[in-house]
Amino acid sequence: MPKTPSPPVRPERIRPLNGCRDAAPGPVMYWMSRDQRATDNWALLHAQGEALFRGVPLVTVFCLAPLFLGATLRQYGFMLRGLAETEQALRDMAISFVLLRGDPGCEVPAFARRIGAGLVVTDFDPLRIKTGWRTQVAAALRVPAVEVDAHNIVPAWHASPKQEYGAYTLRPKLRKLLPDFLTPIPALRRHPHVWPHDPGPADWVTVQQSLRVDRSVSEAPGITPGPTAALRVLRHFLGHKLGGYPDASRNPAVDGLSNLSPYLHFGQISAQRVALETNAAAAAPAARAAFLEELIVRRELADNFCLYNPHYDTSHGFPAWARQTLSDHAHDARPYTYSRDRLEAGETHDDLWNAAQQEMVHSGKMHSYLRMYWAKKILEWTGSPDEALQTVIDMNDRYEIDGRDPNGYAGAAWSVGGVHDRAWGERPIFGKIRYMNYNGCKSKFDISAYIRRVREDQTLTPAVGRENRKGGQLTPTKEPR
Ligand code: FAD
Ligand code: FO1
Repeated sequence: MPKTPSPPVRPERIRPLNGCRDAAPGPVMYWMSRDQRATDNWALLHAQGEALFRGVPLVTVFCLAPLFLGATLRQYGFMLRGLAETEQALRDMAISFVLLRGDPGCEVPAFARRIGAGLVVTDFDPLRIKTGWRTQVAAALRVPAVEVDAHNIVPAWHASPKQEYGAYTLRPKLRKLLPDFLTPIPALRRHPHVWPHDPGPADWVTVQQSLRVDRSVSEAPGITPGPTAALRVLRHFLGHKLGGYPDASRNPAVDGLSNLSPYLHFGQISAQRVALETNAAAAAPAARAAFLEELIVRRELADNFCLYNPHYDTSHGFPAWARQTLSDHAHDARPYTYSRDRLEAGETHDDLWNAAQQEMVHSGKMHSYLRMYWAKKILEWTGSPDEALQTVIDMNDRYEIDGRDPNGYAGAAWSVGGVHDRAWGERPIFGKIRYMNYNGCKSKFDISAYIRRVREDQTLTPAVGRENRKGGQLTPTKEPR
């Protein structure tokens, strides 16, 4: 039996969650939450290293929380299908998996006590709700509890001790640290100590059927959930699309994106794995650098924003210059204003915006370029920046599979409130917030080709479940929310 922990997880990746330091007997428990995968998972690798060192079983738990930030069947369905695959992958390595249900702040410590866990490991997530869960769990435990950043290549708290102004200030810090952290990831080992109380596999069909969830947004067609599909999507991107980056990725009329965000959001694939395989892929250096800029700098900048700015989802989180300029223009005339219902139904005067809305409602993933345009138009067409921000976040999190993510809160704050951006030439309503308009899009890509693509996609991949169609216009089913 190894006398030292197995492949060490760098200490910078681990943070204590409570003051308990004495090693206690009993199994090691990994409370999986953000990083829902068996491979390339630093939190799981740390938990296994500790369990091997102690000569005890390793038990993974996932606590299924109801109504997570307004998530609908679209997101829970994607997540549960991925979790079922991950459970099997863990069982194949003689690692137990237990599905808990309810409020993690209560259920997780109760379960840890019930099994006499000697150590609790969990993964890192900067969202307020998750920090609340971890604080509650750690306070209720009488054994050591730690969090491991298994999501970022450079642990968020190690990359920077404060909120960064933008990509330009975080990038050099990441560049300096990447050689230490963008390293090969050890494989999970078959665990030699079996937990004798394993309850057996979860009944995922019953779990999904009995889930108390908003079922008015159907599961997204055309995307297969789970770690196996995630790797397939990655390798297809690297083999067929990376070369076209970034030009093709900025053209919504073509399929030029990696389409990895739903998998990254649910932790069904590791960003570090994506970066390692991108570095090994044959592609022009400029294409590779452009993709890694998004995958590493932009994504880890979003975690930095949510980690250090407690107001990441309100206008209080905007920089002072942005709050000032938006307030100076708060009473500007709004030539167009639309209610939430009209926006949600994609019924505005702007056919490009309507198509982007329909793409999101139908497919669960709006093209990156249009997410910026889409959000900025909502700033232009609603009564105030606060209403705009709330509308962007609500619709983004209701329909995007990758919603409820630091990337989304940072993306919304960038579009509406100039976070991670600079001041631009002053204009009505926007003030000095960066402006985007229809003609700007027209000069960058073929709008009618994009609109056609969205329409074709809707016929090619009929939505799963209920959606009303009105003369080719997709309107989300209206059910009590
Ligand atoms: P690719 O271009 O292939 O990028 C690969 C990965 O790089 C992405 O999966 C993502 O992890 C990262 N990335 C790319 N662009 C960004 C960015 N601008 N900011 C942070 N990371 C980025 N992303 C989400 O994951 N969830 C959201 O809810 C979300 N909402 C957004 C809302 C608005 C208003 C805006 C402007 C952006 C939002 N984004 C969100 C960021 C970005 O649009 C998506 O990450 C991207 O469209 C995902 O598609 P992809 O993986 O095919 O992109
Ligand atoms: N994390 C959990 O630990 N338990 C859940 O039940 C859960 C549900 C959920 C639903 C939709 C969604 O988008 C995310 C969800 N998450 C859940 C969190 C997710 O794993 C990510 O940690 C964060 O959303 C991203 O930071």
